[in-house]
Amino acid sequence: MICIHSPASKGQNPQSFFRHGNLRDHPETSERYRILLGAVKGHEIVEARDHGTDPIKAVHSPDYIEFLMTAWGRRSELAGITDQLVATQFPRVGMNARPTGLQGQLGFYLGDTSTSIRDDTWSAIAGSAHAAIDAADYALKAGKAYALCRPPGHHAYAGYGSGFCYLNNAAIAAQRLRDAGAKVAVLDIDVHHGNGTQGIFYGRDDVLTVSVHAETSAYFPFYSGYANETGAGTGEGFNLNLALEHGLGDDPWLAAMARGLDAIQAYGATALVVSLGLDASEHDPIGVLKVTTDGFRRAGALIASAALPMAIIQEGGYICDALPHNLAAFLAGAN
Ligand code: Q9C
Ligand code: ZN
Repeated sequence: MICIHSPASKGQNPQSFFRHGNLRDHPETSERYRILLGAVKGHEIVEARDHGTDPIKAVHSPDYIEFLMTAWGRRSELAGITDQLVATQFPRVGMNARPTGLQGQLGFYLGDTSTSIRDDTWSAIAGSAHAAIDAADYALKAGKAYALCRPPGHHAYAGYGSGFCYLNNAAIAAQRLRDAGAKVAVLDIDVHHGNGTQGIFYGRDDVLTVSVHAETSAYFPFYSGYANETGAGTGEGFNLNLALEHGLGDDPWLAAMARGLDAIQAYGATALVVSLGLDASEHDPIGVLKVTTDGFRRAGALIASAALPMAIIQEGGYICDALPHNLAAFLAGAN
């Protein structure tokens, strides 16, 4: 399998985040890049090409992209910031203002305190998006490809980021496949609901979005991920959420995925984007499901049995001994 990565991923190394109100080491570190890259050894490994900002603008709003590109350079607006920009105030639904200052914009464009901006953040998130674009292009040429995207993307909406995600790499890949004429489905198997991807395509019938995730009534991202979110307007009927009770393992997880794949076949998709989170693992430090390494191999094989051109996009999945084995197992199953 062709595996695409960007060395700029190394520059994105957030330090800390609030977990249940306590400041903890951030799980989405640059060490993940080293571990995931090690796990694809033996595959064909290539560096992402620079595709410029047009394919990013096809998904994200121009003001949000501008904010991401320029925020760090504006840090002197906030006295004493030398390390990381973190949002601490957030607008509520119904509020109307668009602040011009950095503090207000941080909360406008970043949905939580775990999604921070440092010196090398923009180059890493752009490199991550470019890897996803390459994966879409290779999927059409070679059948399948894996993009080692760091930072991840599926919690990023068109106009704001959250949950360690800035640009929605999977949505950018899906739009790339659309622009090449494919009928596209996104299957998201990260343990967290793919809320950003859902949001981006919610009003559209030309991209089917399916997310298999841990039930969100007491788990991130809390405010979405429910079965009654089925799409809006022309997008009605083109979003499917399959939520699992916490603690479940391989068989129910794979059964939900099979249901998702049935919907994808019924839709008539001609290309597939897989949002591959590895945080459904039984060993993941922030996950709540119990998927084994063999479960990831079976997931790869099940998804590949759909026989569609497929761009596999790395999402979450955090450092534990099983992490590289789970990636290798999924790719082996999918090959
Ligand atoms: N108190 C991905 O797996 N937890 N993102 C934030 C804030 C966020 C995970 C906790 C978990 C996001 C791509
Ligand atoms: Zn996740």
